[in-house]
Amino acid sequence: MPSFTSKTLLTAVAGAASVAAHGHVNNIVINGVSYQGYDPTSFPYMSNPPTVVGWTASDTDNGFVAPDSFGSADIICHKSATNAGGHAVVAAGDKVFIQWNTWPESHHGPVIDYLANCGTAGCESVDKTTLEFFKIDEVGLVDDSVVPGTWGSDQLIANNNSWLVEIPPTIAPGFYVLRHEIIALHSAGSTNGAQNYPQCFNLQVTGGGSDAPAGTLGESLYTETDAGILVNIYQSLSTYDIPGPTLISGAVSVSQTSSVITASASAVTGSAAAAAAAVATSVAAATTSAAVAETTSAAAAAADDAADSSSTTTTTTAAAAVSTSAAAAASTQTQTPKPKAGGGCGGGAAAKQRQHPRDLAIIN
Ligand SMILES: [Cu+2]
Repeated sequence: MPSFTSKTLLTAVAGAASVAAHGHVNNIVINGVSYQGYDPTSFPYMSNPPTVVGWTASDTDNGFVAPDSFGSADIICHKSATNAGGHAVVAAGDKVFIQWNTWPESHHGPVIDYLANCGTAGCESVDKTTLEFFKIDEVGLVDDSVVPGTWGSDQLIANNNSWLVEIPPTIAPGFYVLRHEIIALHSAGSTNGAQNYPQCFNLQVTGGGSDAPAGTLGESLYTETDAGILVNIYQSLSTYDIPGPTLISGAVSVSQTSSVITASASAVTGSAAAAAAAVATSVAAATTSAAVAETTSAAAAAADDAADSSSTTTTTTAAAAVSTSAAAAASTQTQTPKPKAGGGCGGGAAAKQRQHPRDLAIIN
């Protein structure tokens, strides 16, 4: 049992620990084209933040949504989230590469992806409390031979802190919110100990089929006592119940690999017709994405080529402009992660001292 002194210490560090960064999605990549996400640690302090495909949220500490908020709108797209100002275009059957800035090793848990149809008005104005999410991807406990096991989050870390998800090929075309989520379970053995890190992005899905799966309102996705929410991962688990509704029948499981970035694009705004020109003219704006700095000069040249060819085809659809860049994305390679200074509560002994009081309580 912890002594009175250590309890006092845990209480004392609680405020500071909550400031320690965990992570957020820096950008998403579709067929080699990178779209900037919402950075909750810098955008709130900008007088004129860029319009991006990621939803705005108030988690300036890169923090989480706790189970006692599962019934509140914060669980939908993170704290006080508001609609992203633009979207990315993706064809059904294509993959979306979701790049986190960092993820702490200690924060084991499932990685889950949902879509929700926004209707004809699009996702930039939809009421988030009406969105009905259906699950297109989930990875929970992969291997439990060594407690606390290997989880989806560990695969994410091994994949350069990123996740690849396929848009179901049979899904009906339209506007969708992609809700990507890591649930950290390192403290989930206690009530209200799990930590949900939802991240939302606006997509326009082209092509596809006619599937329109039934979904679940965000505020009804989970309960505090779900088997996959209130669970002690520091004991051997024979099975792990990934929380939330079951996968849709059209879901496609993909192995985790990185996507090389060959170009970047601004979020598409306005109608689908306007989308084509917006993508075509912005595809060479490489400086808007930090990750593009990682690409080789050859890749940069390819991006220029892609931009050149795109600019001559502004009458084509946005999807076509994106696939032009896709051709340049011939290989896959791992990007060099660039964790922000002072970010994260994992990765090394020193960092471990900055974990949540809950983490410390477990260790102690
Ligand atoms: Cu933490």
